[in-house]
Amino acid sequence: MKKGFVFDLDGVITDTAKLHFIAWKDLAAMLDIEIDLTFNEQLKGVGRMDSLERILVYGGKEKDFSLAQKETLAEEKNKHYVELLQDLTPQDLLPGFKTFLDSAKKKQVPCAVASASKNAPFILKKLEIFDEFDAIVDPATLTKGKPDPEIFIRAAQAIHITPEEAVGFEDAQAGIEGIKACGMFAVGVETTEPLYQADLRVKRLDELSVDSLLQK
Ligand code: B16
Ligand code: MG
Repeated sequence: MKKGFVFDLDGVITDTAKLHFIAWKDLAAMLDIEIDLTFNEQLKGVGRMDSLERILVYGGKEKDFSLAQKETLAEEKNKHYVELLQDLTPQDLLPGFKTFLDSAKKKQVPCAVASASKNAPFILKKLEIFDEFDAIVDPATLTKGKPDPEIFIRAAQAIHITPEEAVGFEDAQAGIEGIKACGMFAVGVETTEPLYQADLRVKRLDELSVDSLLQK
């Protein structure tokens, strides 16, 4: 029996990957690195500094900057990204998510957010669903990023259940691996790439019934 739900944000609740892409593409261009949407897939679920590192490695420039310079670059990207987030509205919720969340809330299932994004609270407020969650893990307090299970373990703790009692929802392979590594049931929200190891795969969350997931 499952008792609670743990949601990733980007790719599960809303599609911010396209906004991350605009901001990273502009920053990369400034450094004479060209990234495309295929490369962007590798940044899904990956934290801000690690994303920058991957871009620099891709462009063969990882040795060209000090840590302080990399932090400035990441801050610059984030400033642009946050500007792009200003236009988010509840219309930007992914199809089927709100129907599923409403059904979970009606049944009083505790819900947590396990996102690598430090902007998650702001995004959830723009989407007008911030108050629907019982907990949002602060990624700044984590020692490791996905695929480490730390964020999912912390999310389960925050809603007072064990990882084995939780269902985790993810769109990124690294996230599915983190969910499975702590014994959670994994729902993969698939777009283009197949998600390996997921216990269930869906295109949108309203394909699922809350009751049948709680029986898993
Ligand atoms: P920020 P998720 C992740 O969100 C994004 O998929 C990833 O592209 C981004 O770099 C990361 O958040 C950090 O975001 O720069 O806003 O702190 O999929 O874990 O919800
Ligand atoms: Mg994601």
